Amino acid sequence: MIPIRRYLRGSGRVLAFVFVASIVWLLLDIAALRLSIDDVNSKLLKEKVIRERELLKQQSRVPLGPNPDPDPLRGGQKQDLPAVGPQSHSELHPNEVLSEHKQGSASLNVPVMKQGERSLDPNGGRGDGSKAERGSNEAMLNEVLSNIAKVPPGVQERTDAPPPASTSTKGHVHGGAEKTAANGEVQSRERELYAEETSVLRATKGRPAPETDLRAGGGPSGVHRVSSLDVTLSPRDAKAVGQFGQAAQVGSDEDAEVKRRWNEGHFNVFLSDKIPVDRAVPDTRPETCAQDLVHDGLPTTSVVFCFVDEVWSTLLRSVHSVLNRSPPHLLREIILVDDFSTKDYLREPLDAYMSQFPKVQIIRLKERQGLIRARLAGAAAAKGEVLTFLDSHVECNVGWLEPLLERIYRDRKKVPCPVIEVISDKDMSYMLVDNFQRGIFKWPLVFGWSPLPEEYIRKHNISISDPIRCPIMAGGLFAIDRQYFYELGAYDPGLDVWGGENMEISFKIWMCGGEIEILPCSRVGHIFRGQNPYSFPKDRQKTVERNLARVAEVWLDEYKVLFYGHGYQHLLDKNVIDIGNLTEQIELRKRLQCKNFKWYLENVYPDMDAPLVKAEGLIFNVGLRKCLTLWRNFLILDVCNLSKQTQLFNYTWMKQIRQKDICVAPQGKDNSLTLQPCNNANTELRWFHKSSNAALEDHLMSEFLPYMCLEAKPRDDTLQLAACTPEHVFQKWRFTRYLAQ
Ligand code: UD2
Ligand code: MN
Repeated sequence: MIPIRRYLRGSGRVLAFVFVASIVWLLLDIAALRLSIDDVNSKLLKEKVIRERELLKQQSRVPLGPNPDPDPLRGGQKQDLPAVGPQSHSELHPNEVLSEHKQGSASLNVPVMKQGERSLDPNGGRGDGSKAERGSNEAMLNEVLSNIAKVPPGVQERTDAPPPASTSTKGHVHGGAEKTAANGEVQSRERELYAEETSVLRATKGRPAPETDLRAGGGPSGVHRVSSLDVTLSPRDAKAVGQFGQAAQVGSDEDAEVKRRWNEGHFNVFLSDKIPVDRAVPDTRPETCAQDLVHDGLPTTSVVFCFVDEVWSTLLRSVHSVLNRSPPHLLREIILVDDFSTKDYLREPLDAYMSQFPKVQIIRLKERQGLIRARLAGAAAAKGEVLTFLDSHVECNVGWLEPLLERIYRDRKKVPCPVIEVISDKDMSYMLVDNFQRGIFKWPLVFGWSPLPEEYIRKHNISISDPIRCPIMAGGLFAIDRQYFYELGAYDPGLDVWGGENMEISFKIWMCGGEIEILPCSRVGHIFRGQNPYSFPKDRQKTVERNLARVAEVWLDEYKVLFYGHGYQHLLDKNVIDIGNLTEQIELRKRLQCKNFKWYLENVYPDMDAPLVKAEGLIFNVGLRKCLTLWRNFLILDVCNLSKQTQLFNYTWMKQIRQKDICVAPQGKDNSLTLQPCNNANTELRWFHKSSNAALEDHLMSEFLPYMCLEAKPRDDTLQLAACTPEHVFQKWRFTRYLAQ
C-alpha cells in the first residue's frame, strides 16, 4: 500500500486522475458508438424490409398470362373491375406508396430504367473557325439535327436484344442538372403558378372528392373515376410475341431477316410484324392515377395520325391502341393523313382494313406536304372538340385519354401532353422513362428532356402524378382544343416536312396565353428511331435549319442571336438560305398580343441561361495593363476606368467587339483597324475569343483574316493587327465579365 500511496502524492495524483478520467471517457464513447451502430442497423433493416416489400409488390404485378379476370372491360363503362397494374393495389401500406413515390412507377415487368443525364449541347456554344472547330461545329449540328435526340432519359436498352447492323448508337440529348433560378422573384412567381397548376381532381381513398374540389367552370357537375378501359386485357393469344409489352426475341437464324427489314422503318420491323396489332401493354401509370376523378361531360376528340411510308404493323398498332383504350363516347373519329406515301400496302389494303372501323377515316394528300401541313389537313377535317395529334408508331396506354381531355375541359388554353414512353426499336418492349421529366430546349433550339430540379419538387411537394409545366413539347403527342388551335393560328404553314414545329407551337402557346403540361397519368409509348425512315424532298439539314430560322425570327426577339450564335451564323447570309416570307407570322403575333421572349424565359423556363452577350465590360490588355477605348472614332488604349462609357464593350454572340452600334473590324490593308456599323451578317466583324484553340484563348483573332490578332502597341498606346503569337502578352485580352463560354 505504501508504494501506491507514494505514487498518488503530488503530480502522481494528477496523473492518476487523468488516467481514470480517460477510462471513463473511453467507456462512454464505446456506449455512444454502439448506440449509433444500432441506429444504423435498424435503419438498414427498415430499408431492407421496404425493399423486399417493394419487390414482392412488383412480382405480384407481373402479368404472367392472360388477365385472371375474364371480363375484358368491354364497353368501357365498368370502372370497378380490377385492372392489371398499380390501381389494383390501392390498399397497400402507406410505406410502400412512399417508396413507390421515390422510385417512380417502375413497378411492372418492364425493363428497369436508370437515371440518366446526358449532354444536350455538345458544342457548349464555342467556335473559333479553325478547321477542327468547324468540324466539331458540324458534328454538333449533325447531332442537333438528329431526331434520335428526342429519346427521354431513363431508358435502358436490353442487352439481349438483337444487334441490328444499321442501328445508330449515337448519344442522346439530356437535360443537365438544372440550375435553380437565381432570381428570387421569379421563383416565387413560379411557386404561385405551380400551386394553381397542379390542382388535380383526386379522390381520397374509396371516396369521391367533394364537389367543392372541382373547378368545373359551369359544365355538368357529375364526375367519375377515370376509365381504365382496355379491350386488350384479355388478349386472344397470351403467349404471342411481344404480348404485354414484353421484349420479343428472334431466333439467331433470323438475324439476317431483321437486318434486311430494318430500313423499312429504322426499327425492328421484322419483329413488329410478328407482334399482335392489339397487344396489351403494362399499365405504367403512377398508382394514384386510376383513382382520379374526371368530369362526365368531357369534350370529344379527333385523333389525327399523319404518316408517310409508315410500317403496316406499327400503323395498325397505333390505331388499335386508340380504339381499344379510349372511351368510345369521347373518340369522335380517327383521322389518318397519308402524306403521299409510296408504299402500295398503304393504299387499297389500308382502305380495306380500316373500313371495318367506322370511326377511322383516311385523307390522302396529293403531294408530299410534310408532317406540319399534313397535320393541318387532318385538323381541317376534324369534327371533335379537341384535336389529339399522335405519331403513327405509338401505343396509347390504359386511361391515356381522359386526363388529357379533363385538363382542356377545365381550361381550354391548356395543352396537355402524355408522358412519352419508349417502345424499344430493337426488341419492341414497352419501357419506362424517368419521372418528373419536362421538355426543354437548349441553344440552338435543340429539344431535350430535363428533370424538374429536386429542390423545386420538394418545395412544391410535387407528386409523381401531378401535371408538369413543360416549356417545350416534344412535338408528336398532344391534345389541344380545336378552336383554340385555330385562334393561335395553328402551325406556321411555312414550316416544311419535319422539325422545329414543336418549338414554334410551344413558344406560341406560352407567349400567347396558353400553357403546356405533361400529365403523368396519361402515357403513350413511341418508337424512337435512329433516322427518319422516309426521304426528304429537299436536303434534310437545310429543311430543319430553315424551319428553325423561321421560328427564331418570329419568336425569339433579341434572343435570336443566341440561336444564330450557336453554330447557325451561316443562316444570316441571305445567299445561303431563303427562309421565306414571315409577314403573316409576325402579324399573327401582334394580333394575339403575345408576350415577349424575355417573359417566356423568366416565367416559363427560368432555369435557362440566356445571356444576351458572351462577355461585357472593359477589355483589358494583359501586357500593357490598359483598356481598349473608343476615342473620337479611333481605338486607343487608355488607363482602365469602369465608369468611362467609352471603355465599355460587348463581345456578342456574333463574335463582334461592339460599343453601341459600332463594331471593330480589321482594315485589311496596312494591318490597322477600322470601325464599322454593326451588322450581324457581316463576317468581317467577327473575332474569336476564348475559343477552343487553347493556345489563343485570350487572343482576339479575326475570323475574316485567319491567324491575325489584335495587338496593343506599347509605344503609342494604339492598336494593330499582327500574326497571332500564343505567348505574346500584348495580344492577350480580358473582358470584365464573361457571361457565356
Ligand atoms: C419528333 C416528334 C414528331 C415531330 C418531330 C419534328 C415525338 C414523339 N415525335 O420526331 O411528332 O414533332 O419531332 O419536330 O415527339 N410524317 C409525315 N410527313 C413527313 C414526315 C413525317 O406525315 O414528311 C409523319 C411520320 O410518319 C410520323 C410523324 O409525322 O408519324 C412524325 O415524324 P417522325 O416520327 O419521323 O418524328 P420523330 O418522332 O422522329
Ligand atoms: Mn415518331
